[in-house]
Amino acid sequence: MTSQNPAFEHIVVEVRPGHVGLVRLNRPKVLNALNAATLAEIVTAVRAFDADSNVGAIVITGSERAFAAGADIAEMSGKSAADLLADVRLAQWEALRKTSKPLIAAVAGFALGGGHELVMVCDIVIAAENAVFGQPEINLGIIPGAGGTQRLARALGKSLAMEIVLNDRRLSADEALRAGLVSRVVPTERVLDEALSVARQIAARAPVAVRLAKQSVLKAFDTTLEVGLELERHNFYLLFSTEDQKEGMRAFLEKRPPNWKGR
Ligand code: DAK
Repeated sequence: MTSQNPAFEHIVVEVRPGHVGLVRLNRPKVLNALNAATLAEIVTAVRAFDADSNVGAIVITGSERAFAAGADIAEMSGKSAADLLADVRLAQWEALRKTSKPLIAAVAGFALGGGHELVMVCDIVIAAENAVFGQPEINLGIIPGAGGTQRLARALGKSLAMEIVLNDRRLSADEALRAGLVSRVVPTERVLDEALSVARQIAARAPVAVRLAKQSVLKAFDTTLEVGLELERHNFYLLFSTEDQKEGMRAFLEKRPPNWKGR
C-alpha cells in the first residue's frame, strides 16, 4: 500500500510495500537544492520513519536529473559566520547521522556538495548510470561543511579525496563504484526499484540484529579497531538475549523460514 503525506512541501514521503519508508526530494526547479526548509523536512520524515515500527528501512532519492545539487546557494550566499554558527543545520545533519534504521540512497544525476554529503550519511548507496558525485564548494570559495572532507578521506583515501575537495573532481557512477563510494550501479530508470528492493530485503530481516549490525559497522569509521571490536562483541552477546536469535537458530535447525518478532 502507498500512502502520501501532504504535510511536506519540498519532499514526497510514502510508505512502500515491504515496510520501506521512502523520502523523495522534490524541488525540481533548483535540482533539489537543500534549503533549510527541505533539510528540515527530510530530517522530520527520517526521524518519523526511524520511530515507526512498521518501517524497517528508509530510502532517500531525488529525480532522474538530480539527487541534490547541494545546499541552496541563493539562501546561503548572504549568511555570516555567526549565522552559520547559530544555524540548526549542524544538529540536523547529526540527527540524520544518528538514524538507527538503515538509510539507503538511490542516486541519479547530480549529487553535489551537501547533496553528496547527504549520500555519504546513508549506509548503502545505489547509483544510476548517470550519477555524478562531487564537492564543488571550492568554486564558491568555501569547503564542504557537512562531513565531506572527513567522510571522503575515510571512504576513498587521501589522494582522491584531495582531488575532489580541492579541485572539484567529479566521479562518474562507475568511478564511484570502483572507489567504494557506492555498492552497485544500475540503469538509470531502475535505480529506485533496485534501492527499494534492497530496502525490502533488509526490512524483512531480524530488526534488532539489523540495528546493531548498522551500529557496529558505523563504529569502524570513528574509532580504533580495538574499541570497534569491543562494541561488535558487546552487540554480538546482546543479540543472544533476543527472542529472534532463538527463533533464527531454531528455524534453521527445523528447516523453515524464521518468524521475526523484533525483540
Ligand atoms: N543552489 C541553488 N540553486 C541551484 C543549485 C544550488 N546548489 N544548483 C542548481 N541550481 C539551480 C540553478 O541556479 C538553475 O536555476 P535557474 O537558472 O533555472 O533559475 C537550476 O537549478 C538548474 O541549474 P543549471 O541551469 O545550472 O543546470 P545545469 O545542468 O547547467 O548544471 C549543475 C547543473 C548541478 C552542474 C549546476 O547547477 C551547479 O553547478 N550547481 C551548483 C552546485 C554546487 O556548487 N553545489 C555545492 C553548493 S554548496 C552546512 C553544511 C553543508 C553545506 C552548507 C552548510 N552547514 C552544516 C552549515 C553545503 C554546501 C553546499 O552544498
